[in-house]
Amino acid sequence: STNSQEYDLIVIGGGSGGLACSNEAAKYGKKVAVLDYVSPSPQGSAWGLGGTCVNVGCIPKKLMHQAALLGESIKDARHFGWNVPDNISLSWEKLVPAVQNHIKSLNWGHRVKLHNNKVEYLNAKGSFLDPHTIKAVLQNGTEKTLRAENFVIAVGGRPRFPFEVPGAMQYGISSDDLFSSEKPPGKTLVIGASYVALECAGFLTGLGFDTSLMMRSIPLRGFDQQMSQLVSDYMENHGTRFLKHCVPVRVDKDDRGLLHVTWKETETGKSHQETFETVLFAIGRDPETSQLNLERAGVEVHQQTKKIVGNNSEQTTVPHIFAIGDVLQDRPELTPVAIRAGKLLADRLFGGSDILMDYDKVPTTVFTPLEYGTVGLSEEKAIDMYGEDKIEVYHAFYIPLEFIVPGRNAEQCYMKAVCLREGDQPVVGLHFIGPSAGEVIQGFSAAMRCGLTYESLSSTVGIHPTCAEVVVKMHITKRSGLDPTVTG
Ligand code: FAD
Ligand code: NA7
Repeated sequence: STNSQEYDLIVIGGGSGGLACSNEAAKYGKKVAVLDYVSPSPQGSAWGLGGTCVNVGCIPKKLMHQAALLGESIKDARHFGWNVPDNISLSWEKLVPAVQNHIKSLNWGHRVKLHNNKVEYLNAKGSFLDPHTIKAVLQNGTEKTLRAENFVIAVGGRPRFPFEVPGAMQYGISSDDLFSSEKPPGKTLVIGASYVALECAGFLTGLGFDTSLMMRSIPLRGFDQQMSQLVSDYMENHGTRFLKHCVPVRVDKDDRGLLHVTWKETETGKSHQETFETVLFAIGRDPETSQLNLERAGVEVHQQTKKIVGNNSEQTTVPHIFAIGDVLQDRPELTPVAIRAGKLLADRLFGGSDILMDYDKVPTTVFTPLEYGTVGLSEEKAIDMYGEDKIEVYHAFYIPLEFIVPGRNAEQCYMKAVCLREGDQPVVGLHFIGPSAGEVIQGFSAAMRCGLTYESLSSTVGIHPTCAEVVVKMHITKRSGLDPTVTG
């Protein structure tokens, strides 16, 4: 049409990946527009620019985790001589605005950055009209038609609700609602065993709410199962109630606003009912591809997941349309992954680069009450790939020094290095459960990219007294059957 505008690049989705990509592209002097629009959650929550991580993901999650850890520290402090009053309690009404204020400053920061980089920002929902044209529906309902040489789809995903469970979507909430909820959650049921479920149940417990977690099978599918078990065991010992092998059947709301949840045990079929103030679903996320009119552009999605299928340069089935971040099939759903992929893509499109995103050895941390940091392969996966007789696992149970004086339970403080048995024993997977797991694993992940071997790991001098030093001192193999408990 005659009033349509032309761009070098249009990015749909202003989250971690989309913002990184549009800012980088604009640095090459390209004409770039980024569209970001937040569809309100079923409960009506919506937010500003920056996507999941900033508004309803990593940032508020980590802050609430920190609030929970502080509660623990206050209790520990008594053992270190601090005179702490007996009746300490959390004010949710103070926590939420503190978290939301930081988010608003990040929303603003992203707007300013786009402006400074001369990226055009439209608070608009995008969908394809044809392979080179999109329709942008602005907040006030006005429509615009925009054309571009290249497109990047970075629309991320949203929490899933179980449609087969009556009342779930109507009365339940998700992580999209929790961090901005004005009302304290009170007695809460978390449903699911994804990292989001465990993290939320963990900090809610730590903040002093009566919290139950319902899981139908295993905790943290996709992660190393020995580590996942330890992480959930710690939570169970730490006040989170686990309803194992159970699935929700229905959620009803009474006239006082309380939620009556009916669930059943999967093995016996036995039915249960109990009342909660909040029911939080964290049973996985669906990509936001259904509203994009991808058929009109010819972009293919994965049959089951509806995520976008991309090649190793994030190119979709249409050569000038790319996809990055959570919306991309078979890639880790993590903010730094989306950011890196977006930046490298812009460098290839406009900066003559040929550097591809490397999705291998991406480190991550689960911020449960006892944190779990990991990089590389799980033990199961390593055995799968190489065979049990080709793998050596070094491991250790240890007690963090900071746990000793307050007499904290350290039963689940554990780590292991999954190595190949050949030569210098390359480390293919590193797993750490303990305080500041993310801080510990970040450095070792750099070492792994440099080809870390068991030999170089164990010839590294430790930093005393730390938990991370145990990583370089591991010497007991699983195969030996010897006790891996670190003493003294
Ligand atoms: P998003 O950040 O989701 O951004 C997509 C944007 O596109 C959104 O703003 C969306 O509203 C918008 N959009 C969708 N459709 C359209 C459309 N048609 N038109 C215009 N705009 C549209 N990752 C970590 O690395 N560390 C963590 O600790 C961590 N914690 C998490 C905790 C929680 C509770 C959750 C839910 C996620 C967490 N993640 C974490 C994952 C991380 O948030 C995501 O991997 C990351 O945000 C993905 O970035 P993205 O750019 O792909 O999509
Ligand atoms: P995942 O990893 O897809 O996990 C979803 C979780 O929710 C998992 O524990 C599922 O149990 C559980 N689930 C799924 N459907 C249901 C229903 N209907 N009822 C009860 N429980 C259910 O979640 P995310 O999307 O949060 O994680 C995405 C990625 O991040 C993932 O690839 C990780 O590597 C990191 P199940 O195990 O299927 O029995």
